[in-house]
Amino acid sequence: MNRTLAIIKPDAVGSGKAGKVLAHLEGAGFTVRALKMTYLKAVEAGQFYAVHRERPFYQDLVAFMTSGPCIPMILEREDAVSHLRETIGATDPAEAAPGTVRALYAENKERNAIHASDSDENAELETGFFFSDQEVLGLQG
Ligand code: 3AN
Repeated sequence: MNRTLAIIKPDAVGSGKAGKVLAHLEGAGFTVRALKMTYLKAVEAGQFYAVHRERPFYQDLVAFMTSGPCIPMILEREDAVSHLRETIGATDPAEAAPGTVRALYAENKERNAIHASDSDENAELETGFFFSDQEVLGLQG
């Protein structure tokens, strides 16, 4: 068993699809180990997506991620990072495999319903971005 970090993004929260996305993730075998609703400030969203700082969509992405609340969560299952990437589908919902979260619930390449860490290393970093030591303490051991 290992863990990854997912975020239900402001588009899915705002359109009332958060419950459906969560049910989809649980149906795919993930256990929710920590979860909160939060509202990113521009500086935080900018930091979270710093890797895309030079990309033309960066400012829009930060504006979108701060446009409403989002729901970060720690998910657990065997091979969590790769299974979650498979479960959510491609970045662009038009290219996402049928039945994936993005094929079902995303609007477009930017407003794409969900984020998932792309490596174990980033899962750890991104978990620390949203959850305090105290909130993950119960998950150790
Ligand atoms: P993923 O979320 O599938 O790992 P990344 O890491 O390439 O995709 O992109 C991070 C986020 O940036 C995406 N979830 C999406 O919201 C946004 N994004 C990526 N590419 C584009 C694009 N060409 N136009 C607009 N937004 C984009």
